[in-house]
Amino acid sequence: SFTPTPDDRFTFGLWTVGWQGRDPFGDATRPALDPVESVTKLAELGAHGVTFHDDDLIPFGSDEAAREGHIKRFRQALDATGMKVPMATTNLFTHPVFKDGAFTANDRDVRRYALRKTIRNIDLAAELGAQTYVAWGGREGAESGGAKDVRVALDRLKEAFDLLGEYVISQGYDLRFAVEPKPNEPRGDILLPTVGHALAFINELEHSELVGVNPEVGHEQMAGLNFPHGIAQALWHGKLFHIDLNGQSGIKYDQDLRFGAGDLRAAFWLVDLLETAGYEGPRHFDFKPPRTEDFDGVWASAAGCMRNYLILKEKAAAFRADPEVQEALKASRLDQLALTTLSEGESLTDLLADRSAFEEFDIEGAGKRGMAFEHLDQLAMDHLLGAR
Ligand code: GLT
Ligand code: MN
Ligand code: MN
Ligand code: MN
Repeated sequence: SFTPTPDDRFTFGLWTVGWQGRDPFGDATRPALDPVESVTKLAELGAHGVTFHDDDLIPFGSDEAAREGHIKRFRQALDATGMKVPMATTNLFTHPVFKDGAFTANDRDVRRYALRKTIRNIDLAAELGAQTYVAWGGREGAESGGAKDVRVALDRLKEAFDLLGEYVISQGYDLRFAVEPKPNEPRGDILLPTVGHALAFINELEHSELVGVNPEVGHEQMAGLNFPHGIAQALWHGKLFHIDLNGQSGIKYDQDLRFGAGDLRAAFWLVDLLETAGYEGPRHFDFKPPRTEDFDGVWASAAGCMRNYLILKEKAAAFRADPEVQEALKASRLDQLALTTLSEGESLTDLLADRSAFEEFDIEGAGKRGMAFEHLDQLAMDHLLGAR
């Protein structure tokens, strides 16, 4: 059935259902949502847990006593519902102090403050049992060429992740970092704009084993990229530590639609991949219920994210189990792709001596072979559309 349970490991950011609908052109259309109500309502809908930015839970500027109070109420809601907190993150983008970024702000005092703000919330994340700490560098970027020396900014970004890694190790926390790429918005251009940029950056870190990626569907699609391909590469590197599921219609502003809206075919291949590749992390929704909606619409939107995932999971499984699909995959030679290009024990010298590989290879014949991908794709389409 398409009714979610905690075993499905669906999680939601407090900032998603809690989004008040403020955009660059209009004011809030919904009142603030109490995190306790979000936890309770999402638990009723069948979610496994919630995630948060420090400031989603503890309003920016709260004193120590108020902070403790907010954390206590939140914990009580978690205990009462059985909801988990598998991930947390830092708000390093709302307050004007972060207008030029946080870990890569030109101002050194801002960078030091950003590290302290992050470390404070890492302590809370660890206390609440989170195993992933997301870092979205929304304002690590620039609008103009001279404003940021990108190579030096990357030095500062590496310095920040090296220090955060050192901190987590020194505290003995069971916590890994997940870098979230995004090409632009709110900055004109953001550092680490895609999954590929992030993976390359991670390789340069002191504690690179502690750092992976948190790709978001819409963010890669804003760059015109194939999201399932990016996820497949992140998995291939062993770096898919977390994922932000939502919907996006092409290259435009960050739409954060509910999962399944936007590019439905990409969503189908994504679920197929996650469910067959052994990804065990949470299925985390980072969406924004449109500002047209009242709270009934907010909960309908959240429920829709989970329902669409479960529908696609069933469709993808039926696609893989269909004997005609199995045949079509063979006809498209997916089984051949799985064979190593040299046989076991065969050397490069053997390849160079193999006349059938070059001198006697029937190039013309091979060039005439059809790949049969259209039939295979139509079978997927039939499954997706419910025609099979
Ligand atoms: C913000 C951003 C998201 C990130 C969040 C983590 S906050 O809403 O647009 O994509 O995942 O900081
Ligand atoms: Mn987004
Ligand atoms: Mn967002
Ligand atoms: Mn996100």
